[in-house]
Amino acid sequence: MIIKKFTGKTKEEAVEAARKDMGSGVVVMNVKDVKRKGIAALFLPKQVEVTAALEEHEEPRPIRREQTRGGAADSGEKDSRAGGGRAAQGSAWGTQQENSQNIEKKLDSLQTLLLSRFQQEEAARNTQTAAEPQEEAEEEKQEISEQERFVKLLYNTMLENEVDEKYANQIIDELEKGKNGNIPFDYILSNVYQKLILKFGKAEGITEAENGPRLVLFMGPTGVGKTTTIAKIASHFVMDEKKRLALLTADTYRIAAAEQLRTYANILEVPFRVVYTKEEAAAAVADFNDYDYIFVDTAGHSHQNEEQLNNMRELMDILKQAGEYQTFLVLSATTKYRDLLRIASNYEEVSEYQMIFTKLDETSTLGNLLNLKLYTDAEIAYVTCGQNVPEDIEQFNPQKTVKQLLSMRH
Ligand SMILES: Nc1nc2c(ncn2[C@@H]2O[C@H](COP(=O)(O)OP(=O)(O)O)[C@@H](O)[C@H]2O)c(=O)[nH]1
Ligand SMILES: [Mg+2]
Repeated sequence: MIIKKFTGKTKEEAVEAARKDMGSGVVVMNVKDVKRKGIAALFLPKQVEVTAALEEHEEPRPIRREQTRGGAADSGEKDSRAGGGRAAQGSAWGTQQENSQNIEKKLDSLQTLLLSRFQQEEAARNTQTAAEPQEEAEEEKQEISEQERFVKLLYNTMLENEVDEKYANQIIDELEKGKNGNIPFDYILSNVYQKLILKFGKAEGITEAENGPRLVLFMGPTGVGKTTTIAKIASHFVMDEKKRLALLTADTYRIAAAEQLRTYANILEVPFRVVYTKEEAAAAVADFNDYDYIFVDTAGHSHQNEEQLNNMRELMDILKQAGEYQTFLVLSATTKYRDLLRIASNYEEVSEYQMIFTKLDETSTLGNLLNLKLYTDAEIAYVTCGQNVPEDIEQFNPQKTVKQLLSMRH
């Protein structure tokens, strides 16, 4: 992908400059006003900066969004995707289903890391016992096998990553059951690794509807990154997958919230609507009936606020009646565990959901991802790791997360 910046007096002028330079296939990624400093701000005309991108294809792909609707090329694309599952997968996602070789490599490096830590602890332990000689009988009683100490190391690592003690115990207990004799460390490690991956499960993610548009509702507390995440995902579907997508917002509590999504809709050149009532929501869904996706942004609500909760339920009812829907609960990885539990339970009243975790870049411990998965039994579909739209998002990759849960960060 080639990315360049262009400036002009207006957005149109800057986009025109981009088209001239890079060709008509150029996609506008971002538009911002250029801020001039000091005196210049008063005298110089306003300037707009557009970031434009052009995908480099080995074969030219002339099919634009408008032309893919119902054309022969469209069905061809759909057929070729059918084998690969219906979940969205594209270059911009950085998800890359890992092949087993890759996983083995990761496991190898994880093992090296853990073993070196284990050896350090063993060395420290030996010097300690040498320094404080104990009664021989007592020492024998306290002696636990190397295997047990290695399991303990894994357990402590999980706790350091803020995996709830209850779940860490559960994982170790399951391990102990199958244990007999001298099990090699790599066997113990790959066993825990696999258990954790299985516990995370595999999310469906946003899928195409069988009939009509896929309605996708995003809910979650204020400030977790719902609107930003919607923009990232929408950008993927519009730019990479060339889908028709409409954005709605039911976040009518703050004007700025609606404007934020409108800006992204403008950048992506997709329709946008603010829906104030359930009737308006129903009408908007009907109007975009021939679209591939309709994403609905919502306001965060506190659980004490019955009115907000009712609005959310009503909106959900509209979507349920209108067609094939999916619901995502957006949570921040930086929120305290106790609060996450409360939020997750509150939203259960509204609908079943898959989860999206945001702000992974702002925390070094990912235990809450596992805790919430085990608490809610809802799968994690996406994670975001920065403020940049559209790139700072990935489909959730359990292997990567589990590796982190079993590693030390310091
Ligand atoms: N560091 C970081 N900030 C994020 C991420 N996602 C969103 N944000 C920021 O969080 C703030 C709130 O985001 P917004 O989308 O308005 O949240 P909403 O109230 O849930 O819609 C904004 O400043 C975003 O840039 C993320 O993955 N990492
Ligand atoms: Mg918002």
